[in-house]
Amino acid sequence: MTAKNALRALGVQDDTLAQEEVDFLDENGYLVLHNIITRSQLEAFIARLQELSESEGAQLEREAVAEEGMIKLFDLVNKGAIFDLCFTHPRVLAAMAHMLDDDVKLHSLSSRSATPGHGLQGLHVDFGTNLGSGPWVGCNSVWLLEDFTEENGATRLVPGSHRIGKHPRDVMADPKQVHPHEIQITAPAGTVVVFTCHTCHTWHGGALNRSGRIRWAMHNAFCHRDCPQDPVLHQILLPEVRERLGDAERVILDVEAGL
Ligand SMILES: O=C(O)CCC(=O)C(=O)O
Repeated sequence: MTAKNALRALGVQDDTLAQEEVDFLDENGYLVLHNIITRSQLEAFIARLQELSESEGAQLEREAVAEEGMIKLFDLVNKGAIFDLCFTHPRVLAAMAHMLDDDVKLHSLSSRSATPGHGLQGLHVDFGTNLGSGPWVGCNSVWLLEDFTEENGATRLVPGSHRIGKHPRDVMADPKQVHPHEIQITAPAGTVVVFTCHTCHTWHGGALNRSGRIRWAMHNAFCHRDCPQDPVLHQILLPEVRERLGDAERVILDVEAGL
C-alpha cells in the first residue's frame, strides 16, 4: 500500500483541511487545529504520561541537550493504544501530507512536559538540514494536553519564519530572548499545532512555565519516507503493537518491512 492510499484509508480526503487552512499554513508556517483530542482522551493521555514518568524517569540521555525540569518520554507508539490517535487523526495527517506531498511516515512520538519554573528554550528549527535548498525533511506538531496560556509557557513561534531559510541562531544574538515578531500559541487543551517546513521549519520553542502545574504536551513529528525515523520503528515496535494495527497504520509507521 502506498502512503497516499494509507492516508485515504485513514480518512484523509482532498477537503479534510479547508482551503483557508491550507493557505494559512503555507503563508504563516503553522496551523492551529482545535478539538483534535476529546476530554476523555486528554485525561487518559495525562494519566498514562504521569505513569510513564514515574516508571521511566526523564530519560535525559536520549536528548542531545538535557533540559532541567522537563519530563521527557519517548517511543510512545509502544506505550499504549491511546497513542494511536497521534498517527491516525485525519486532520493532522492531512496537514502533514500537504507539507510532505503525501510522502509521509511517522518520525517520532514523544512528550516534553515543563514542570513549574522550567521550559524556556531558544527559538530553533527541528529539521535544520537543507535550509533554503530543500528537499524538506519533516514536520512537527505540538499536542496540547493542558490549556496553553502565557503563564504556563505556551509554545512561542515566529509566523512566516519558515520562508527565511536560516536558523534563528544565525540572526539572533540569543535565541532565548523574545523575537520581535514572535507570538505565543495560547489555545485550549485538545488543540494540535502543526509547524510547516517550506524553506525551513518554522522557528519555535518552549516558553517558561510560570504556573504551579505541569504543562503536559506531546510532540508528534512526521518525515519523508526516505528519511530516518527516531527511533527506527521497525526495529523497536513491540510485536503486540504491530499485530494490533491495520495495514494503513503500519504504512504510516513504516513497519511493513518487519512483517
Ligand atoms: O514544548 C514546547 O512548547 C516546544 C518544544 C519544542 O519546540 C521542542 O522540544 O523542539
